[in-house]
Amino acid sequence: MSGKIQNINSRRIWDSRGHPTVEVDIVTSEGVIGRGRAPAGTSRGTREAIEMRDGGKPLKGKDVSQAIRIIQTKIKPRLIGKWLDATEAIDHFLVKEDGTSQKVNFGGNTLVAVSLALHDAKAKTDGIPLWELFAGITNSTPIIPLPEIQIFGGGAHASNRVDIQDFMVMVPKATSFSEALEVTSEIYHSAGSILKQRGILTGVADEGGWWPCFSTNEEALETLVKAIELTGEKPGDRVVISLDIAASEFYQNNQYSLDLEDKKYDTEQWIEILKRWLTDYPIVSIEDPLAENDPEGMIAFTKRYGDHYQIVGDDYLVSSKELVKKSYREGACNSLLLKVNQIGTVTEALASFEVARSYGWGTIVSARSGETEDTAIAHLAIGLGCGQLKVGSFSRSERMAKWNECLRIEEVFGENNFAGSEPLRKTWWFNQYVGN
Ligand code: 2PG
Ligand code: MG
Repeated sequence: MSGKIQNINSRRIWDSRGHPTVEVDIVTSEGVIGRGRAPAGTSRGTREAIEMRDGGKPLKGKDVSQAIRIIQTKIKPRLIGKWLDATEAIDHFLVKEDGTSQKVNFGGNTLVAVSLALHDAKAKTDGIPLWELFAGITNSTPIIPLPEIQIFGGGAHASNRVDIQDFMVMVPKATSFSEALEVTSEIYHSAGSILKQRGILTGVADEGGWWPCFSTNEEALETLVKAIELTGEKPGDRVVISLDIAASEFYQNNQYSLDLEDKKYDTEQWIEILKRWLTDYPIVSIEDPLAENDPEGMIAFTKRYGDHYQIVGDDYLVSSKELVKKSYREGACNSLLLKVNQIGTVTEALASFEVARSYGWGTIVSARSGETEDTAIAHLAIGLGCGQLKVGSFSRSERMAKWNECLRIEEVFGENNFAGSEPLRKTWWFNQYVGN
């Protein structure tokens, strides 16, 4: 069954930080409505697709009336009457019409909302869940992903109170997604009680993790280990740690500047600090350990630690197929953080995933720090079978909506299709990064 695009409606809605964002409805000839929404990042890579925002004083320059005008006057007339079967061709067409790699003319926020709406309409028209559509397009075996959940939020998501951005846990040896969430919930709340006891509990950061008031960055790691122990788990056994360093945020003049500790390091010294953390704490995955403008550093780091750790490129790769290829050639990173709005359209994001997969790289589907109630990325992670999903912490409904959507889908799949479950422990990515 197929259908034609009959109408496109777009509107301003509000994201999890109370900023405007774009929502798009694609109405088909069969009366189906597909919906897409744009998330928004704060710690953004400089090579990402740009966001079309109004600028000026009102709403801190973040209004999206220009983006909505572009949808109504430039995109809608070009798409009306097109067959939904051609989602890939439509995305390519939009990218071509925009004509720039960073989507300067249409805006990445505009394109991502349209592209997600398009795929949603297609799945609904075909009468299948979104995850099934993504699995079909990429010829993937769907898997319920391992959640990567933030416990402390720092960096740009917490007014740089600590320099490192995400202190997260994963429970790869849980037997189900539901069990992984249960374990994480205990850790999240035990971390909160520790902060409360020490009198440093000040609320939650942008992605729902505890807002850290530590005196050093390492204190966050020590506290995380304590929080895990407090739940009766042995750190490094069932529960492991994952970090998003977001190093581009504090790399200036060829130095890594940790403001909290008032220290500056050159690349080699910074790698030594990271090496000590990797040795002293049960860390299995590290994202953007070096800055996007420090390729020599990222290559050196990957060369030394890439065989034993998941080294994830976020700002470093900006979900770009070309940058994944370049980094693979140069030996930088061994995993891709996949954010559709970083590149613009679903089709481009899928292409980056397929390139990463062809190299044997891991992929983590990721949310942005500014989110909506949209659950499309939960479907994306499941459909691609990439095994990992990162959507922030374990509070705030824009985060929980995505975890809860995975729970519903797990009910349909059964527990044997969880990324950490016994049969899947034999998969390449689990063995490579976690072991047995
Ligand atoms: C990241 C994301 C999500 P942002 O760096 O991985 O944590 O942050 O959306 O602000 O880029
Ligand atoms: Mg990141």
